[in-house]
Amino acid sequence: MLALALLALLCVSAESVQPRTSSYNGEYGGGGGKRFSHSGNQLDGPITAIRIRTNSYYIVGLQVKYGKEWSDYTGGSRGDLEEIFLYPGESIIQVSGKYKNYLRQLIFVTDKGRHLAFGKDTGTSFNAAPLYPNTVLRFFSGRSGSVIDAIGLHWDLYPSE
Ligand code: MMA
Repeated sequence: MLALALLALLCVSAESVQPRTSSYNGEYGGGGGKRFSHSGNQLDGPITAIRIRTNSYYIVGLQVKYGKEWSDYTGGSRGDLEEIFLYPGESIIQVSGKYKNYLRQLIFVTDKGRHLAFGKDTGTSFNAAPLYPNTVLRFFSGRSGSVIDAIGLHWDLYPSE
C-alpha cells in the first residue's frame, strides 16, 4: 500500500517537472480516403524536404523527407509535383491552408522566415501552430485516396543527433 502511494507520488511529481513538448493540430479536411501516418518516419530525423503534387483544385499527393529518407508517397498520380528543400537546421513552425471535402492549400512558415505555398486559395481556412515553445513540425498524418483528403500536423522538439 505504502509502495503504491509512493509510486503514485513519484508519477505525479515527475509529470509536473517534465515539460511537455508534443502537440497536434487537425485533422483538416474530409473523411474520405485511407489513413496515413508518418509517425515512424520521424525517427529518421527532422523534416528536410517536401514534395507536393497539386492539380487545379486540390493538394493531390504528399511525400516528405525525414533526415536522409523519403517517406512513402501518399495520394494520387495526376497533377504537377513540386519539391522544396529546407535549409540545414531550418524547421517548419506554422502550417496554414484551406480545405473543403479535400485539402486545397498548404502554406508552410519556417523559422528562417520563409513562406512556402502550394495549391489554391479557396475553402475553409485553418491555421496550425505548436502549443509549446521551441517545438517544430515533426511529422504528418491524414487521409488520402486520389487526392489528400485531410491532414494532421504533429509538433515536438527538433530531434537531437
Ligand atoms: C478515391 C477514394 C475516396 C477518396 C478520394 C479522394 C476517387 O475516390 O479513395 O475515398 O475520398 O479518392 O482522395
